[in-house]
Amino acid sequence: MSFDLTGKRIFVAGHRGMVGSALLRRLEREDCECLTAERSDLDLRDQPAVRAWFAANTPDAVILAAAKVGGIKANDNFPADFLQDNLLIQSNVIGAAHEHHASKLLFLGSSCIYPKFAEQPIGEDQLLTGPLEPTNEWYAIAKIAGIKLCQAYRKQHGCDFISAMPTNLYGPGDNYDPETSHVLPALIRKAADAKQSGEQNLRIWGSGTPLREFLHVDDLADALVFLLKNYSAGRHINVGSGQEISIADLARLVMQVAGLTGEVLTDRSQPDGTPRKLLDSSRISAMGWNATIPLEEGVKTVFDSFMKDRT
Ligand code: GFB
Repeated sequence: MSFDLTGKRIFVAGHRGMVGSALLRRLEREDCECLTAERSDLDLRDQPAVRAWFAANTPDAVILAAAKVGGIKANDNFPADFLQDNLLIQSNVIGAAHEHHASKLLFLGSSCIYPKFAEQPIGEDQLLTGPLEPTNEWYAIAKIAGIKLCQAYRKQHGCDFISAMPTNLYGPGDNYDPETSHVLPALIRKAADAKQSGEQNLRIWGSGTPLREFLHVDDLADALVFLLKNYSAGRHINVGSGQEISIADLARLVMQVAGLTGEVLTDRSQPDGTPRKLLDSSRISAMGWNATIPLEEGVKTVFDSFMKDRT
């Protein structure tokens, strides 16, 4: 059942993003060739262009890491973009992969596909068992459609298309824009700004009580290569670290790493989102893959490199 990467030409869609660039780093250790396309040369929302690219390049396998992504506020503020761009990108790439006979495709989703009040830890079978979190239902609906499209191509055409659902990610190449980023890069940037201005407190959005699980993107890239080689089934598979923390404690960790001695202040005018989102990753763990980068270590590395890039 294993998919041998030796000599394979693998299209990493979204190679400039945090996940795509981590995949390129990880795939350097495999005996395969990575194909990439710059956004200026190929708009993945453009179906004829995507078809033409696949006809010219005929990849053996595809990892679909390209997506319109963002934090809680970006999702809430740009629902049409999050729904439409993601539907177009995934439908074009998955369709063209079938049309041009890619032997394998790995689609990437997100833990926000699960219901807002899903049972914890969240097993794969919790999908479509309840209402979604309103701030990110648009993105979630697109990602659910992506899982279903892979399953549909598997059922109708026998394609070996699989889907992985990662938990909240962080790492090198993240988006640090204060309005559109996810929480960890936002806190790193706020802490770096505070350090420079002499401020000792850190202000977070919401109440600080939501719980999140964080996975370093290098761990995710390793899991994706593992799944590409070893997983072949219609059912999507969770990829988490098992390391859960409240947003207030995460802020304290970032403050500690940054050397800030003040307090965590809250801004309750901002949304909390889902109260808890801990994935049950027992299926991938039973296959032999586990995350290796502890949150404390990952946050320190990312903070140090953010500070270095700033100077
Ligand atoms: O990472 P985040 O934006 O996304 O926010 P979600 C996580 C939690 O951190 C929320 C709080 O409770 C935020 O209110 N938070 C505190 C902050 N301070 C900040 C801050 O300065 N910036 C941000 N961004 N958050 C996203 C989904 O949900 O998770 C996406 O919207 C996707 O669709 C992604 O699934 C993985 O975890 O709430």
